Amino acid sequence: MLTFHDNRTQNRRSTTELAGGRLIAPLECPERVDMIAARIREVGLGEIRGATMHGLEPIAAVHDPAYIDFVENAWADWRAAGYTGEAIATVWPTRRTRCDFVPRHIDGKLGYYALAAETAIEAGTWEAARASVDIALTALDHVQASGEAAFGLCRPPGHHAAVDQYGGYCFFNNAAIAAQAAREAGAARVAILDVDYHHGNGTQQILYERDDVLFVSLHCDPLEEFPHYLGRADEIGAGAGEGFNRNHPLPPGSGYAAWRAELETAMNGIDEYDPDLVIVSLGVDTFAGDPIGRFKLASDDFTDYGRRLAGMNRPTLFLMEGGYAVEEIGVNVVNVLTGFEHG
Ligand code: OKP
Ligand code: ZN
Repeated sequence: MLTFHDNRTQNRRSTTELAGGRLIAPLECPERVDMIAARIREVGLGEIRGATMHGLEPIAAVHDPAYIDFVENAWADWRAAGYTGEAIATVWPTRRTRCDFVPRHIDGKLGYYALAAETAIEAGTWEAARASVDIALTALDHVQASGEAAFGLCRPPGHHAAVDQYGGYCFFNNAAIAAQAAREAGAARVAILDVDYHHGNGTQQILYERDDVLFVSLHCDPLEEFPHYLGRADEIGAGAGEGFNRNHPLPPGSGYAAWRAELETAMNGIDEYDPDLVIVSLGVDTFAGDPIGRFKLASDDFTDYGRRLAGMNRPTLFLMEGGYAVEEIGVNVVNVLTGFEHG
């Protein structure tokens, strides 16, 4: 299987993440990509190719233009305000205030566009977030041209990014942007299967009223886990999209037997939908050794579910999302991809 990557993702080197009341070294770090690329070479999965620039248009087909401008200018605006640390939201529009206008000051803008406070914006954020989209779209180009599966080694991840919100380490929704691009290129139906430990709230929000892209997610119950305010089973889509959003929340501590049973249900739903393309939002923070995930998958389980995904027999685009056990991330990701190839 071919992998697509672009070294501009290395420009995102945030030094601060708000976690447990402290500023820690961000879990979503450039070394994640190094470990995955090293493992791809070690097992000879296939070539790692560069990304081609796809411009802003595919991003603007999914995200709010004012939000895109915000991501581009946030770091400069923050610096211009005289701040010396990284840009972190500290105040929000909430249930008891207004959210019908965008404040002028960067502090107000950050809260308006942030869905969470852990994710800091720094000098390389914009360029890396753009590169991540280019990686996804270049990998999609390959799937469409060859009919073969491909892996977009995206970073930063995308599934928490909503139409006009960033957070959970995500800025642009790579999977939703790729799904929209595939639709424009002629795919009648696209399914997104999100296997990251966290709910893909952004992908769900972007696609909630659509029936041309099915969103199916396996994740830890939001009553217990980030992003907390979306991802429950009764969220089934709205309007034309009713029935085309499927959440499979599992309790913290879930092991592979329970997870795999939900995967079977999820895959049956996808099969019935009969998509022309399946996009897998591939997060491996379901791993037992993940520092923030509380599922209990073993490295071999990733191989097993990769094999099962191949059983769907559909053109498949894998896009990297989360996974923070840096030492094991390469093995776990590549296990999914080799399992798929041998499936
Ligand atoms: C991004 B992706 C846990 C705090 C969670 C944010 C997690 C973002 C995950 N106490 N912090 O879905 O892997
Ligand atoms: Zn995650």
